[in-house]
Amino acid sequence: MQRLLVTGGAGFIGSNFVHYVMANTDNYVTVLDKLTYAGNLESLKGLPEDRFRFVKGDISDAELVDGLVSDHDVVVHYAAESHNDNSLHDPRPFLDTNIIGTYTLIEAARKYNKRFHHISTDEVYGDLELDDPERFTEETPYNPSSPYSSTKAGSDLLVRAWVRSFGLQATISNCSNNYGPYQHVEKFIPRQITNAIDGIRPKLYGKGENVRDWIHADDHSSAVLTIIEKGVVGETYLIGADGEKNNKEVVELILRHMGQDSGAYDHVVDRAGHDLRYAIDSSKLRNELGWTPQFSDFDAGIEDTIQWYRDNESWWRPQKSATEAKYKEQGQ
Ligand code: NAD
Ligand code: TDX
Repeated sequence: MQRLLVTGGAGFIGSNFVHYVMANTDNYVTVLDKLTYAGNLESLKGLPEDRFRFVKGDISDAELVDGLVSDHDVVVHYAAESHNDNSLHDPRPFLDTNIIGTYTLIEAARKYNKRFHHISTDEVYGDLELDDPERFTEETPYNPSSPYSSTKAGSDLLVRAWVRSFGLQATISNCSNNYGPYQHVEKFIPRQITNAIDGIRPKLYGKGENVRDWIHADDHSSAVLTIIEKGVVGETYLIGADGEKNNKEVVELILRHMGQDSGAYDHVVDRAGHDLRYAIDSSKLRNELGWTPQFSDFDAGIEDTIQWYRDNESWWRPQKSATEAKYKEQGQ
């Protein structure tokens, strides 16, 4: 049994991780989350009370973080400002949380010599051409494009420097695009599913040729647990499940599964600096730590995700109109 401190556990991937840990281990979890617009306590309902605790707070609050880190065995750091579009319109919270927040956590982990796992993204590597035969590996140079991805890259580099200079007991993982339940309606897949439910035509940025490498959130969670259990301190592991799809294909698939005309979507203003393609080579994680993804059928995964949004309207409805109003202002 380990005591895990999970930052950002009320967000999309963090909450999926907490449910996964509860179902698959006997670990104890404390979630530290600020409950920004992206955090939702409803995502953590029904967890066993004797193994779970929630603390509302900011990862940049050094005193709070110090006390919590000292009380746990492992810090699993998901908390972040996570949406690229928001980072283009108001970058400051990205610097505060992704850079200063991470700094605050690693200072505490260093002080108490605690195991630290840093959750990051494939976006730190920039993007690939559509026909590039190469995929991202742990050796790919950093080349982030957006305020979001540059602050994530900055946070990764802080963790690496703390490992080298101070002996921080840390690992890092960089994962591709996640899908599944509890994802905020500002993000691509939930936005289009809930648009289709509401009779709004899905919105595709630009031509819709951009490629993302989709992975189910549960596969991300199993990979993170594998790294915590078997990963080598100081190492970075890329997480991906060979799920490359362009955005147009994804929208058409959603519309088909929802019984609507697969061409009934709009092209809207493109994202500034929009990364063209991400693709992950996760051989290191598979070969060295023996991890394999369980969700290979994207079609079935999308069907389940659509059903989840149909069944959980009370979870997403309160966010929907404000999110769409914001996009409308941006011409998206
Ligand atoms: P999310 O926006 O859904 O959740 C972020 C959570 O962090 C929210 O609960 C929010 O309240 C909390 N938070 C934000 N600022 C905080 C602060 N200062 N103090 C404490 N809590 C704070 O994000 P997500 O999509 O679940 O992403 C989680 C992590 O995974 C991020 O680090 C992100 O970079 C990384 N990641 C995401 C994806 C993806 O596809 N979504 C892919 C790879 C990596
Ligand atoms: O309405 C939309 N229409 C559209 O075409 C939205 C919201 C997005 N898109 C496009 C932009 C991207 O090419 O869909 C793709 C996916 O967009 P997002 O869901 O915003 O994800 P992305 O920008 O790829 O970043 C996500 O994956 C990596 C997460 O939000 C990040 O936190 C993670 O690091």
